[in-house]
Amino acid sequence: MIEDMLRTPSAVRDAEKYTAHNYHPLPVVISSAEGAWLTDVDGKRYLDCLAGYSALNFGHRHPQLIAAAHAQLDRLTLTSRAFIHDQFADFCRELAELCGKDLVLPMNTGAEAVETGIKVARKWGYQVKGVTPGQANIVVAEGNFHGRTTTIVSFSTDEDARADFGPYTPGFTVVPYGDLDALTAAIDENTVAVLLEPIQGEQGVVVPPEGYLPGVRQVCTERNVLFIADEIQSGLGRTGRTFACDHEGVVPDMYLLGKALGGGIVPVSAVAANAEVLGVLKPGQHGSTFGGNPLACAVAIEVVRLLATGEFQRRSAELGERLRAGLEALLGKGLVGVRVRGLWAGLDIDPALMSGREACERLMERGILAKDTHGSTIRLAPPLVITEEEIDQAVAQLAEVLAA
Ligand code: IF1
Repeated sequence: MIEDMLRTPSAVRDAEKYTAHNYHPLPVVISSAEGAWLTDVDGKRYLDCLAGYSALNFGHRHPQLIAAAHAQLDRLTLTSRAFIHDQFADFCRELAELCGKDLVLPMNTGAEAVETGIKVARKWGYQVKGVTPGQANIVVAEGNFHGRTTTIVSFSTDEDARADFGPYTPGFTVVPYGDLDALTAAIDENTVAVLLEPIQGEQGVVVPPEGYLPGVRQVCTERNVLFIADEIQSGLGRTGRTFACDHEGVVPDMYLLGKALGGGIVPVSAVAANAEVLGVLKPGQHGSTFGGNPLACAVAIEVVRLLATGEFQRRSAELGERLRAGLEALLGKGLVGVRVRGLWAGLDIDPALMSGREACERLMERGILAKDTHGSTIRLAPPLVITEEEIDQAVAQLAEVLAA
C-alpha cells in the first residue's frame, strides 16, 4: 500500500481523496486531447481506445463541433423549454430525418433517454394499445446495460449495478439475449415494448445471432409491441452504419440515442419515434431543465450533419475490417474470443494470462488507453478518426502485452 502511495502521482491521490469511489480509474491524469490522442499531465501521449464509451466517435475536439460550441457560447446557452430558441427546430428536424422518424424528444444523458422510452411505451400501452392500467410490462435481455437509475437497474442482471438499490421497479421481464423463442414467449397481452441493445456493449460487444433483430422486429409488429432500440453506445457510426440496427435492415419503433450525439462536448440524448408513439405526451407530462438546450442543439446539429455525409460510417466499416484482421490474428496467442462490428471490438483474453484490468494497465504503460468490461474481457472503441497506422499500433501493442 505504502509503495503504491509513493508511486501514484499526487494528482491521482488527491482525486481519490475527495470523491466517492464509484469508479476505479486507471492511474493516469489527462490534461489535453486532440483527435484520437490524449496527453497526460506529464506530457505523455496515449491513443484513446475507449473514446468516452463511444461518446467521442468524432474524436476529441473535432474542429467543426468545437466551432459550433464556441459560436453558441457567445450567443445563447440556456432558455429551458419554457421558451423556444433558434437552434431547436433545426436540431429536432435534422435528427428526426436522420432517424426516419416524425418526432424527437431531447434529453441529456443516456439513462434519461431510456427512462423517457420506458415512460412513453407505458403511456402508449395504456392510451393506444389499451393495456390494463398499471399492468404494462417491458421485455428486456439478460446482460443488458441501459443506465444506472433505480428503475433501470431494477431490470439489470449485473449484481454490481443492482445490489442493495431496492426496492425495485416492477414491470420488466428478463429473457436470454439472442433467443427469439424466449422473447416471443415472454410477450403477453400487457407487454408494451421490447427494449434491447442491438449489440450489447458492456456485456463485451455481444453481437446477436443473424436474424435475431429482424425476428424481434417481426414479432413486435405482429403483437403490437414497441421495439425500442437502445443505440446510445452502438449508434451514430460506431458499428460502421448510422445505427447498429441498419446492419440487418431493422427499423425500431423508438431509437434511444446519446453519447456521441453531444460530440464529446456536452451531454445530449434523445428519443426518436413516430407521432403515434411520442404523440402520447402532452404538456407537463415529461421534461428536463437542460434537455434540448441551445448549446446542446448547436453541437448536436453539427453531429447530425457529420453523420449525414456517411463518411464516419464508411471509415468505421473499412477500418473495422483492418481491426478485425489484426485482432483475429491474436486468437490462440492470448485471445480466446474476438467480436468486432465496425470500430467496436470485444476481446476475451485467456483468463489464465491476466484479467482485463491488468491488460489495460499494461496497455497504458505502452501508450494505449482502453477499458475492461468484465473479467478478462476488454472493449476497444477508438474515435472513428483513428488512422490505419494507429489501428496497427494498438493491435501491435496488444500483441506485445499478451506475449509478455
Ligand atoms: C457507467 C458502457 C457501462 C449505455 C447504453 C444507456 C447508457 C449507457 C447502451 C446510459 C452508458 C456508460 C455508462 C458508464 C460506463 C458506460 C458503460 F456500457 F458504455 F461500458 F456502464 F456499461 N445505454 N454506458 O452503454 O447512458 O446515462 O451513462 O449517459 O455508468 O459506468 P448514460
